[in-house]
Amino acid sequence: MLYSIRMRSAQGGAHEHGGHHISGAERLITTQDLTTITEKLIQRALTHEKGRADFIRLTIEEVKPKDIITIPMLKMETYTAIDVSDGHKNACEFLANAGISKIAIDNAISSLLSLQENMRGAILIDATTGKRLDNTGMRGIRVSRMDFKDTLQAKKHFDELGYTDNHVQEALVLASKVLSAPNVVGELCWSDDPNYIIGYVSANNIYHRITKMKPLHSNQGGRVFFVKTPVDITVLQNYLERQPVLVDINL
Ligand code: WAQ
Ligand code: MG
Ligand code: MG
Ligand code: MG
Repeated sequence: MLYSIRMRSAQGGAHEHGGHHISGAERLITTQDLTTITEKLIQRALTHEKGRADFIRLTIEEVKPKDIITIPMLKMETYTAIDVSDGHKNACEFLANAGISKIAIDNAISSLLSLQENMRGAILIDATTGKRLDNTGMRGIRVSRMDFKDTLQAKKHFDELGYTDNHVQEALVLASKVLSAPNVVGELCWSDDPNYIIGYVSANNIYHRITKMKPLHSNQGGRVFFVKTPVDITVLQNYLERQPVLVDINL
């Protein structure tokens, strides 16, 4: 049996009461792992580089095996950027190569650069018109219920490659699920964690890791998902938030 475990944490009270988002996490794990992972996620919220959370919400729910789908992991390619502007320039090219319009790309970048507060979820943008499609405001759409199919195998795989940091592994799982959604054709992301300047674009089945997407010590970060219309936003949102997905690194 698997459990969906989700954590979100904030400082200054709960998100819905004006608290600042500190960090979140979502996993799909076995009963045996439940207590150790829960402890890790609480530690993450209490010792995060953005500050100590004073609100932590944990949700643990059983997931029915018959509801779970398995998908392949995106292939990773790294672009070593000279500086942030070179990183952004290449991010734009990777997105344009997936048929995303210039206005959509420009709107995505400027939306992330104009955020005054950290969102805990992502913005959906129409890949053609560049208009925002979701109505979740400063909350955003939080992708959940996903994990590696075999956590130990994935950890070993990434350790061998030297990618020991949580950020890259969690981002690959998320990006693989997001791009697997029928109407999603691309994603743009960089972290809100002040010391983490690596970001990515996923498009055309590739996770383009880009080594400089923001200045060091900046706490501005976020995610944009590019969506081909026409789309039923309720169906898409339901897939992103609720469909249990396991990512198989061997596929
Ligand atoms: N669903 C939707 N949006 C999310 C989610 C989620 N599950 N998790 C995070 N976000 C959004 C939210 O707006 C956060 O503020 C923002 O993304 C950044 O989240 O080395 O770690 O978890 O290859 O800080 C990318 C590069 C790391 C990794 C990204 O983002 C690599 C990262 P963070
Ligand atoms: Mg994260
Ligand atoms: Mg897709
Ligand atoms: Mg973060």
